[in-house]
Formats: sequence, C-alpha cells, structure tokens
Amino acid sequence: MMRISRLLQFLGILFLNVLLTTQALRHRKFVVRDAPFTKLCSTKNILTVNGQFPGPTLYVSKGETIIVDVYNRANYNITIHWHGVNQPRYPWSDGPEFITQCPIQPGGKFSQRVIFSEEEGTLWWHAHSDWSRATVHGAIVVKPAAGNTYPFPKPHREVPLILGEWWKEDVVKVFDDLVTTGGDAAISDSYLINGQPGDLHPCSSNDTFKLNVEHGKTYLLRMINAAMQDLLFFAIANHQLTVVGTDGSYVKPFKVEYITISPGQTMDVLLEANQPPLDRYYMAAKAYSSALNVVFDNTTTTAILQYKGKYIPSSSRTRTPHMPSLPSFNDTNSSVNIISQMRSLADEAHPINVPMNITTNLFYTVSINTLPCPNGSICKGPSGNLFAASMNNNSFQLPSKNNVNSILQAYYNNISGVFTENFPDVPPQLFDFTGSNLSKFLRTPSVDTEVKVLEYGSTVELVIQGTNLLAGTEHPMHLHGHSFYVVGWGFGNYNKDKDPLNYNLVNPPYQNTVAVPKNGWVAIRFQTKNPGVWFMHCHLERHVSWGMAVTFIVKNGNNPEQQMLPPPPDMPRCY
Ligand SMILES: *[C@@H]1O[C@H](CO)[C@@H](O)[C@H](O)[C@H]1NC(C)=O
Ligand SMILES: *[C@@H]1O[C@H](CO)[C@@H](O)[C@H](O)[C@H]1NC(C)=O
Ligand SMILES: *[C@@H]1O[C@H](CO)[C@@H](O)[C@H](O)[C@H]1NC(C)=O
Ligand SMILES: *[C@@H]1O[C@H](CO)[C@@H](O)[C@H](O)[C@H]1NC(C)=O
Ligand SMILES: *[C@@H]1O[C@H](CO)[C@@H](O)[C@H](O)[C@H]1NC(C)=O
Ligand SMILES: *[C@@H]1O[C@H](CO)[C@@H](O)[C@H](O)[C@H]1NC(C)=O
Ligand SMILES: *[C@@H]1O[C@H](CO)[C@@H](O)[C@H](O)[C@H]1NC(C)=O
Ligand SMILES: *[C@@H]1O[C@H](CO)[C@@H](O)[C@H](O)[C@H]1NC(C)=O
Ligand SMILES: *[C@@H]1O[C@H](CO)[C@@H](O)[C@H](O)[C@H]1NC(C)=O
Ligand SMILES: *[C@@H]1O[C@H](CO)[C@@H](O)[C@H](O)[C@H]1NC(C)=O
Ligand SMILES: [Cu+2]
Repeated sequence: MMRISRLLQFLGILFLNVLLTTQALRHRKFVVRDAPFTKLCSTKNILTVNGQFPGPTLYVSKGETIIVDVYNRANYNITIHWHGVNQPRYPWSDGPEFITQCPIQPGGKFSQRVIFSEEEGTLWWHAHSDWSRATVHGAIVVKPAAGNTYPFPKPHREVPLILGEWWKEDVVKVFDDLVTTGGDAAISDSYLINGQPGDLHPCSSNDTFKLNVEHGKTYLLRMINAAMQDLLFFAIANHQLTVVGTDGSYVKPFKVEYITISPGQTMDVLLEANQPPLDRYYMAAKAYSSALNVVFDNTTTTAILQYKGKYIPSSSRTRTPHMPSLPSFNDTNSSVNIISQMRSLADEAHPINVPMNITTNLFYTVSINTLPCPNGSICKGPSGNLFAASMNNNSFQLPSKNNVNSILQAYYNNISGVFTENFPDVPPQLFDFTGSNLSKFLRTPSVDTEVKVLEYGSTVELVIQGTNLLAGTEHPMHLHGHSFYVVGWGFGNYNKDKDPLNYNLVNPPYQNTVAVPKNGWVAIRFQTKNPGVWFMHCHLERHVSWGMAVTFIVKNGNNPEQQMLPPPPDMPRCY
C-alpha cells in the first residue's frame, strides 16, 4: 500500500516536472527604447517599453506563468520588476537592481519568468533601476482562473487608470542632481492620468484622457499609483467610488467620495455611471504631502468622464466639466480614509490565513536623516549636509557601490563581502520617535548593505514606526516576494501592550504596499513561504534613493518544494 502511494507520488512529481518544463508558456516582448513624447508644450525623449507611455498592459489569468522577453535597446542600464507578483521560489526575475540581478545592459536581453500564484486583480510592472520607472511602467491585469468570476457583478467594461508624474527635465538629470548635490529632488511639473497632465495644464487640452461611459452601466477602474514622490488623492466629480480590491486581492466593497492611493499601490474601484448624462465630470488627482516646509508638486491632473449615446448632443462635449473636491494637501486625517476601511473578504471562496503564532517579532523605524557633507564638497541637503534615509538607523547601500554582485547572486553562490547579516530586529537606540523636538544627534544613520535573514516558515510580525526626524511624513512601504496582512495602524508611537488589543485578525486586508501614516505606525504579518532574496523599501523614490530600505533573505525549507529554483541561463552579467 505504502509503496504504491509512494510510487504514485513520485509519478505525480515527475508529471508535474514534465508539465513545468514542456508546457508552452506565453511570451510577451518588451523592447526598452527611447521615444519622443510631447507634454506641457515641449518634446523630449523618454525611456519606454515598445515606444508606449504608459507601457503595454499584461493580461494574465490567476496562477498563470508567462515569459517576458525584455530587450534593452536603450543607452541605459535597466531592470524590470513585476510589482506584487510573488514569484514563488523564483527571485531570479524579480528585478530590483543589484538586489536580485545586475542590470540588463544596452544591447542585452533577459527572458523573465513571471510566476503568478495567489494574486487576482490589478498589479503593475515597472523599471527598478535608478529612476527609470518614472516612464517605464504599465498595468498587469490578473483575471480570475477559468470558470471563476469576480466577487461582484461583472462590470460593463474595465479601464486601467495609471497615475504618473512628469518632469519637463530629463528624469535621469533629476536623479543625478539628487545624488550629486545631496539635496532634495527637483519637483515634478505635473501628475498624469494615463500619460496625460489634463486640460488645466498648458497645451494639454487635446490629449486629455477621456472615459466615455453609457448611462446605467458599471465600470471597473483598475487604478495604479505609478507616481514617484507622493501619495495622491483621487476623485470623480459627483460620482461615488466603490473600492473592491487592492494590490491583487479583493476587499469588502465600501463606498467613498475620494480615494487616497500610495505610490506602489493598486486599487480596484467600481464606478456607476449614474449622473446626468449631458454634463461632463473631471476625474482629478493631486498630492497628499504633509511634511512641514517641504515643497512639492501641488498641481492637479485631470481626465474627463463623459456620457455617450445618440440622445446626447455633440454640443455637450464642450461643456465645462464639474470639478470634484479633494482634501487639502496636508489633511492627514483624510489621508487615512482608505486604510481605515479596508477589510478582506475572508469568505469561503477567498479564505485568509493570518499568522496567529508569531515566531519573529520585528520593529523597524523609518526615518529621514542627514549625513555630513564630504570635505571639499558643497551639499544642498539640510544645513549644508547630505539628505539620507534609513530603516532602524541603517541607510541601505546598494552592493554595486562595493561589489559587482547582486545580493541574490552573492547569497546563492556563497560569495562573501557583498552584504552583512547585521540588520537589527529593533532600533539600536530608543527615543520618542514621533516627538516634536528631536535632538539633531539622532539624525546621522549608519551606511551599510545589511540584510535580515529569516528561516523558512517563520511567522513574522513587523511593526513599522515612522519617526519625526527632520520632518515626519508618510512612507508607502513595499515588500517583494510576499503579500502581508495589515493587522493594525495608528498615529504616534506604537504601544506594544495596548495596540495589539485593537488588531484586526479577522479580516485584515492583504497588501504588498502599505503607507505608514505621518508620525504613526503600521503592523503587518506574513509567513515566509517564499525562499529567496526580497527587497523591502519605501516607494517614494527619493526616500529609497536615500537608503530607506532593507533586504530580507528567506532561507530554503527542508522539502524540495520549499527551495529556490536554480537561476536561468541568461541572468544579466554583472561586468
Ligand atoms: C488642438 O487641436 C486643434 C485641432 O487639431 C488645433 O488647432 C489646436 O492647436 C490644438 N491645441 C493644442 C493646445 O495643441
Ligand atoms: C503651489 O505652490 C506654489 C509655490 O511652490 C504656489 O505659488 C502656488 O500658489 C501653489 N498652488 C496651489 C494651487 O496651491
Ligand atoms: C495645512 O496647511 C495650511 C496652509 O499651509 C495650514 O494653515 C494648516 O494649519 C495645515 N493643516 C495641518 C493639519 O497641518
Ligand atoms: C484628526 O483626527 C483626530 C482624531 O479624530 C483629532 O483629534 C484631530 O483634531 C484631527 N485633526 C485635524 C487637523 O482635524
Ligand atoms: C507556536 O510556535 C512555536 C514555535 O514554532 C511552537 O513551539 C508552538 O507550539 C506554537 N504554538 C501554537 C499554539 O501553535
Ligand atoms: C573633514 O574636515 C574636518 C574639519 O576640517 C576634519 O576634522 C575631518 O577629519 C575631515 N574629514 C575627512 C574625511 O577628511
Ligand atoms: C553554498 O554553501 C551551502 C552551504 O554551505 C552549500 O550547500 C552550497 O552548495 C554552496 N553553494 C555554492 C554555489 O557553492
Ligand atoms: C528643543 O530642544 C532643545 C535642546 O534639546 C532646547 O534647547 C529647545 O528649547 C527645545 N525647543 C522646544 C520648542 O522645545
Ligand atoms: C545610528 O548609527 C550611527 C552610526 O553607527 C550612530 O552614531 C548613531 O548613534 C545611531 N543613531 C541612532 C538613533 O541609533
Ligand atoms: C551598466 O551597468 C554596468 C555593470 O553593471 C556598469 O559597468 C556600466 O557602467 C553601467 N552603464 C551605465 C550606462 O550606467
Ligand atoms: Cu518614505
């Protein structure tokens, strides 16, 4: 009996392996190249995929694996990340530069295996090297597996809505200036909706994105915040929005007048076209930026919602659209409207599995810092210093600065000297993190390539605590390789005795990006069931460039199915 079942098991594994290796996977071709685009009255070349901006949408079914053949025909190193795709056992094509791979160099090609598993809903892909993601990004739509349906009535139509950010200047120059001057980044000139600034901006009236709807129908907006520097408020005049999902996972539907969406986050939103059809309505987005005395792009981007049908005279196409009202740029209470209402479905068809027995408690601070200006340089950061940022007082340094290997390659091949395993579980120094008058002696972090090693199968609770060093602000933290349950959040300092009593362990949302509120904290839980090297970082681009990041190494488990797969033969070379 035993023998037969062993044999069947063996044959099963054999069959699975044959399937994995011989199944014809769908290929998509991504050609990274320059293309000219005109916005805000001027034309410049930007880095694109297939000449498109935003880039092409990937459509897949839940659980599918596809191959994206990425060709670099630009003069710039590039990597591509599949944001929110957990890539089970396969960090090799995850994409963050010098974390899991060296960049694809000009003229190079990398065939990236993108492995979908539990994700369903909206995700996105973007470049993960320097600041090239500003223009190299696009949507990923994960449909339910064959025979399954949405947990809400099938919408009439689905529309990706990508929020972006545009500099008139070359974004490579904006990034270089940030690095060489040590100061803050030049602020952008506008935000974008599906690649367009909207008709409140000069020269933009003809190209404004327009959504034509039929009265009485429901539309699914697949929203992505691909902006670089700020959380965004978004609303549609006179229309309520029903949030039904985030980060490739469904939530219990709730109605809102506006949403707050973080860079890195996606949101599935139902729109009922139920307003007077002769009128037109702006869809508008603008920044939530609460740090004191920090200049930011305070412009508003718009698109237009208009009704179609033969009873609508063409003259209505020229009506001035209604403008939605959005919270003011520093309205922190309004910024948490979404995080406070998110609940996962937690039903039979969408079960959840919140870790209850925590094996690994982690407490990480996220801070804006300064580093002393090197002698002989002029630095444009605070008081003539360099801007920096940190987690647990460590300002993360990419290994490229010390070594040509990625952390993943170094880990897999046992190459020493690329990183240390010293990342601390708690801040090295405790202080009143959100206090209003913090000593400037707390501002200087250590600078190092430190990782946190986790055993396979650990149940992790990570509390991320914002600090008020320099200026408290919100931080959208994104984890690669794992989604996590957001079990709690609050303002002020986390209280380890009181705050856990208010956790939602029943139906917390399942996300890959969560905004730590200004001078507040979030608690997330996940189980390490994905061996590999996984980056975690703030998705505000200047903050990650200043070092607000940590790398997790999740070790292999004992069973072969709990171990990393071998690397592909065409991993980009590091030299
Ligand atoms: C918009 O298009 C019209 C007609 O093609 C053209 O005359 C006008 O100059 C365009 N406006 C802008 C701002 O490009
Ligand atoms: C945006 O900020 C600029 C200064 O940077 C200011 O002059 C302008 O009034 C602000 N506009 C809005 C709409 O707040
Ligand atoms: C927001 O900014 C306005 C104008 O700068 C200021 O008057 C107000 O006190 C600020 N509100 C908060 C909550 O910080
Ligand atoms: C924000 O909400 C808190 C708690 O409800 C309240 O105490 C505080 O006054 C509010 N702040 C503002 C600026 O409205
Ligand atoms: C919790 O985890 C620990 C360590 O893995 C284990 O010894 C213990 O039995 C677990 N407790 C429960 C209630 O599962
Ligand atoms: C920089 O200059 C200061 C003061 O002149 C000196 O104390 C320090 O040692 C110098 N640092 C370096 C790295 O040369
Ligand atoms: C790295 O070290 C581990 C444990 O010592 C060993 O099992 C593995 O084969 C080594 N890998 C390489 C590529 O040498
Ligand atoms: C802030 O702290 C410094 C010393 O740590 C003190 O001199 C100063 O008076 C304090 N300012 C306020 C507004 O509390
Ligand atoms: C951060 O690390 C630096 C360098 O090790 C140390 O001097 C400083 O005291 C630390 N600061 C805090 C707040 O832990
Ligand atoms: C691209 O990356 C390689 C090695 O990873 C480096 O040697 C080269 O200088 C980079 N090229 C550019 C244009 O940044
Ligand atoms: Cu941040």
